[in-house]
Amino acid sequence: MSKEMAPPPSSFGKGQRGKPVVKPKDMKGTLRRLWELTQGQRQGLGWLMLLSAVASASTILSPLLIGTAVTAIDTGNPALQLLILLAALYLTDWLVRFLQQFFMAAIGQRIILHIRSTLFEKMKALPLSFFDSRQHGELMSRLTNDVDNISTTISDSLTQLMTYGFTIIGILCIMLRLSLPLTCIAFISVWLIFLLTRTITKHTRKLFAQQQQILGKLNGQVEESISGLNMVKAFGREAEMTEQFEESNARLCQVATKAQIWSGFLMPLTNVINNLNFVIVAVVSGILAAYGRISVGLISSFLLYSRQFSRPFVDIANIYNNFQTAVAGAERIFEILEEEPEPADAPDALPLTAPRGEVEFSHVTFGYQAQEPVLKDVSFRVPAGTRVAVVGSTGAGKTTLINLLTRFYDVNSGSILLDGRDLRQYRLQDLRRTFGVVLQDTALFGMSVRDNISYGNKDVLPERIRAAAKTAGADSFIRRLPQGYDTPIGENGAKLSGGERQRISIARALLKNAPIVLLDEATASLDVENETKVQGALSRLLAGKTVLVIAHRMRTVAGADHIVVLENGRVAEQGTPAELMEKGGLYRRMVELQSHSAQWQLNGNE
Ligand code: M5T
Ligand code: MG
Repeated sequence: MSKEMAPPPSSFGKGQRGKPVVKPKDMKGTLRRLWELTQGQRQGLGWLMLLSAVASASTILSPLLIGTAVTAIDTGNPALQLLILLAALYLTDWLVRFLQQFFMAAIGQRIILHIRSTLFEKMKALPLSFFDSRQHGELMSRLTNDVDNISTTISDSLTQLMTYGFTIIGILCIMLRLSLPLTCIAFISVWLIFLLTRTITKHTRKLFAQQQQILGKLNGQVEESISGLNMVKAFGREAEMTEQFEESNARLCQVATKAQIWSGFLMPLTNVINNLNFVIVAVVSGILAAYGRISVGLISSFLLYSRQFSRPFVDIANIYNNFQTAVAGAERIFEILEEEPEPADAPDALPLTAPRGEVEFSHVTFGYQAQEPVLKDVSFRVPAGTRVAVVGSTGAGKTTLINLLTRFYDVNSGSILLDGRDLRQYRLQDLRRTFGVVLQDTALFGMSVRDNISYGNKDVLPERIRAAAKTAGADSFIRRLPQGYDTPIGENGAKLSGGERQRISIARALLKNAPIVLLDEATASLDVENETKVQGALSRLLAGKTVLVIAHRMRTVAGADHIVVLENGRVAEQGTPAELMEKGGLYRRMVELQSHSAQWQLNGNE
């Protein structure tokens, strides 16, 4: 995005004039933290500093040498030595600038490498609740755009700032030595240029900020139109879509034009001031020379210096803007780094090698937002090796039970016990290894079928993958795919049907061969015939394991040892299927309702 944002190249160094400036909240603190990140690169930075000093020295010395040479020639002395020295100086200048670039690229990229990996590590360690409340696109932009911004801006600006710092001080000293009155004149024009630059960039900054905002909106529209294109077409909204796009597009054109015109003003104006300065200095020094106060050589040196003196000021005003934007980006990155990670295991956390698989929810209360409980005082027990089904209307909190068991979230009060101990006492990694999970929203990866089932585990034998796929009822359709088990399935399995995706994720869970299996609507996308087959195979294979099944279809839960009926986050009733049928409560009503509607559908089809 930053690339599209760059206004046309100006002749003032590499700065991007008028780029929207987002003011950092705590400039000092952020700079300190950025400085901490340069640890390990300090030696390189030292070299860079040295190189900058040499580069500015050569910039500063050359006009002085030229002046001396001019004076020498003016007074009839040969100046060959001086000219050779000058050539050597230019050569050094070139070499030093090359080395500067080399060091800065190496240092800058290494720092960025470090920031990017730290950020990625952090994202992995953050609890799921962190991602619930944030836009994923925005987080991704921090990982890429903000980091990019820091890299380009700081690496560009840092060398420039170092060099300019030395240059300004050096030139000022020399100019003062050469002539105080001329320095005063030069200073006035520099001051004018600085003021002008500041005023104009303030204005263009706003315009470019506006431009970026519109561009963001435009990007969003394009993204939405592409991802939702089937819906756009299905609802016949193409005309509206185009209209919205055209509107933003036209506004972008308008604002971008304005911004560029304004930023284009600056260069000619500073040139005029610079030239005026040149004329005034030339006239005044001419008069001074006529009175014999200064030499001709001094005039030529001074004129060159006064030109060199004004350049850094224009650039610095510009660099400072970019710098602010980069620091603001760094702040957004540090914000993520400061987030609380998933709580680490207690030092005395227990290993979990061969669990029996007894699960108990004991007075569990939990809400994704603490003030809005989703589960309220939920208690039930799943004896080791049994099959428990959880049923209940949509939104009752069934999936939430799984989120708590796998410790994606932790309970607010009460506790969940595994083999009689609170989940939080076990090592998190061991705990998660205990569960084979099929989630309600199947999550697959853009790899081959084989890699999805083995989930990237290269050691798994092909026969075991086949066997798992067979049990999940997936083998036959997989073999019909163009490359069989090696067919890539597209992002999140986009090339498969819903039921095919589900069967692959069941195979994946089976292959894990975990002692406890959690199935959340695992066969909900299958037709009744296939579902019955897969469920039959599953119950044979999972015999002896602890299984928690969540299902809407009553026939899938009828074979369970124990049924828990959830209603609005509370356990409404529980017991064996027979007990609940006899009781004539919610469960019985659900069973009857479904067999009724099944009957009704059958009749309707006849
Ligand atoms: C129960 C809310 C959801 C609902 C309640 C997963 C999730 C759920 N909720 C959140 O606020 N954040 C979340 O990340 O919790 O949701 P559930 O447990 O997913 O319900 P379910 O599985 O019984 O429903 P369903 O439709 O899958 O049968 O109020 O808003
Ligand atoms: Mg659910």
